[in-house]
Amino acid sequence: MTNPEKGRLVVVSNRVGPLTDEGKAGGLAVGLADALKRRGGLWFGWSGETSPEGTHSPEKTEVFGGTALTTIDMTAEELDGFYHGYANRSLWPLLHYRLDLVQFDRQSDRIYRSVNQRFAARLAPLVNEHDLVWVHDYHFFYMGSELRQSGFKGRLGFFLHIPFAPPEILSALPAARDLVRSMLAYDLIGFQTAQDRRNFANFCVHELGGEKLPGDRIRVGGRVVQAAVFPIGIDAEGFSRFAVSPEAGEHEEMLRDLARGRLQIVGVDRLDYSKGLVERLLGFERLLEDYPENRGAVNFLQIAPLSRSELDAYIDLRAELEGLAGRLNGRFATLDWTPIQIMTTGFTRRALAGIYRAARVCMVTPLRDGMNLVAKEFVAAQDPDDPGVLILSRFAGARAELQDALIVNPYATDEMARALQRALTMPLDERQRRHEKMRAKVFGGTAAHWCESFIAALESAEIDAGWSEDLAAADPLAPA
Ligand code: GDG
Repeated sequence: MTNPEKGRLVVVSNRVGPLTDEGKAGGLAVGLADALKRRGGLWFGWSGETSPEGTHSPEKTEVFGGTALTTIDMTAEELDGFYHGYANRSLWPLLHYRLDLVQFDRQSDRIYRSVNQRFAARLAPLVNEHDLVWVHDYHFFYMGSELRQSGFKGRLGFFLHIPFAPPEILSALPAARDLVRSMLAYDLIGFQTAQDRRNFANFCVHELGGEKLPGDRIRVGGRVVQAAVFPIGIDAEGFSRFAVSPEAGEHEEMLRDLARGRLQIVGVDRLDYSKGLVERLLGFERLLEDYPENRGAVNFLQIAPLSRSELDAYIDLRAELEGLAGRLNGRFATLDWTPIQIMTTGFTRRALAGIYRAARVCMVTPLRDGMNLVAKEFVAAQDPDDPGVLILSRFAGARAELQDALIVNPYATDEMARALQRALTMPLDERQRRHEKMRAKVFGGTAAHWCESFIAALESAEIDAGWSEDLAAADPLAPA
C-alpha cells in the first residue's frame, strides 16, 4: 500500500531488484523491495548491460504496483573504469584493508566520478524534494554531492555495505579526502558496525579538521551530518521456512547420504580474497594434522560461486585455492574418502538452506567483511533441536551480534584447527545454548528491521543547510 502523505522512497544501487520472486533474491533485495512496496517509490541503477550510448541510453522502466524499477546502461569503457577499475580494483581492496592488492589509476578515478555524475544527472529529473533518497554502497560515494549539485534539496541517505577502513589505510587513496568530503552531502551515513563508523569519524576529525558532536553527529567545516550504525540482517522467517522446504530437504538428505555418517563442515562464500578461503583451508589441513581422529570422519564442502572472474586477483585466488585443495586431498585422501570438495557453481536459496541444515559446522572466516549474511543464514536454517556450530571470524561485522559463535582469528592456523575440533566435538546442550542466543539475534535484527530503522532515521535526521558545493570543491586542509 503506498502512502501519498509521505515522500516516496528512492533507492539507488549498482544492481537493482528483483522486486518479485523471493526464491532468487537475497534478504537485502527482499527487505528493500518490501520497503519500496510499502511506501511506493523508485529503484534506480544499472541495467546490467553495456551499449554505445552508455549512461546516455534511454531509461528502461518496469512498474510493479506503486514501485518503478528504472535502469540505464553503461558503455564498455564506463563499466571498465567505474566498476572493474575504481570500485573493484581500488575501493574494494582498500576498504577491506588490503593495500597489497590495491591498484590506483587516474583514468578509472576520472571515470568513476563521471559515472556517479551521470547517474545523478539521470536521477535528478525523476525525484523531488519530498522524496527520501537512499544510496547504496561503494559504487556511489560521489552520488550525493552530484545530486546536490544538480539542485536536489531533499533528504539524502547513504549506506555502506562493506567495511570503512581506518584513516591510516584510507588515506593511501589519492582521492581519499575528496571522497570523504563528498560523503558529507548525505544527511545520514549508515555503517555496518561501530568500528566502521569510528573509522569514518576519525577520518573526518584527523584528516578533514572536523569534530565529533553528541548524538551520532559530526561537523566538518560548516556542515553537520549524522553517521550511525545499522547492522544489516536477513529475512530470518523466510529463510528458516526455506530450510524446511522440499527442495531444502532433498539437498539435506543428499548431503547426509553422501557423507555416510561423517560430520559435514561447510563454507559458502563468493570466491573473493576478503573471505579468507585460503586461510580456512589451511585451518582444515591443520585439523587433520593435529587431530588425526578426524581423518576419514569429516567432509569439508566449500561452495564458492565465481565472482569478478575477469580481475587478476580473483584468477590468482582461484588457482591458489584449487592448488591447495588438490594438495590437501592428495595428502589425506583414501580410496573411500576425499576430505575436501570445492564447488564454483551456485545453488538456489532453498537448496542452500538445506545444505546449511545438513552441516554440523559452518566456517565463516573472512579476513574482513562488512557484515556477512551467510553467518546469519546458517543460524536461521538450523534445526533448534539439533543445531550446527558457527565458527566466525573476529573480522566479520556479524561478530558484533553473534558473540555465541566460536570466534576465531582466521590468520591463526592453530586457533582455527582448535575451533574446528571444538565445534566437531561440542555436546548437544552447548550447541543448543549457543544456537538459541544467536537465533534470537538473527530473528531480532532482520533485513526489514534494518530497512525500517534506516528510513526512520533518515526521516527524522536533522537537516543541516550547511552543505555547499565548496565543500565538495575546495579542500582548505589539502597539502600543497
Ligand atoms: C556484501 C558485503 C554484507 C552465496 N553462494 C550462493 C548464494 N550466496 C549468497 C549468500 C548470501 C550472499 O550470497 C553473500 O552475502 P555476504 O553478506 O556473505 O557477502 P557479500 O556478497 O560480500 O556482500 C557483506 C553484504 O554485502 C550485505 O550488506 O553482509 O559484508 O561484503 O546471501 O547466501 N546464493 C545462492 N546460491 C549460492 O550458491 N542463491
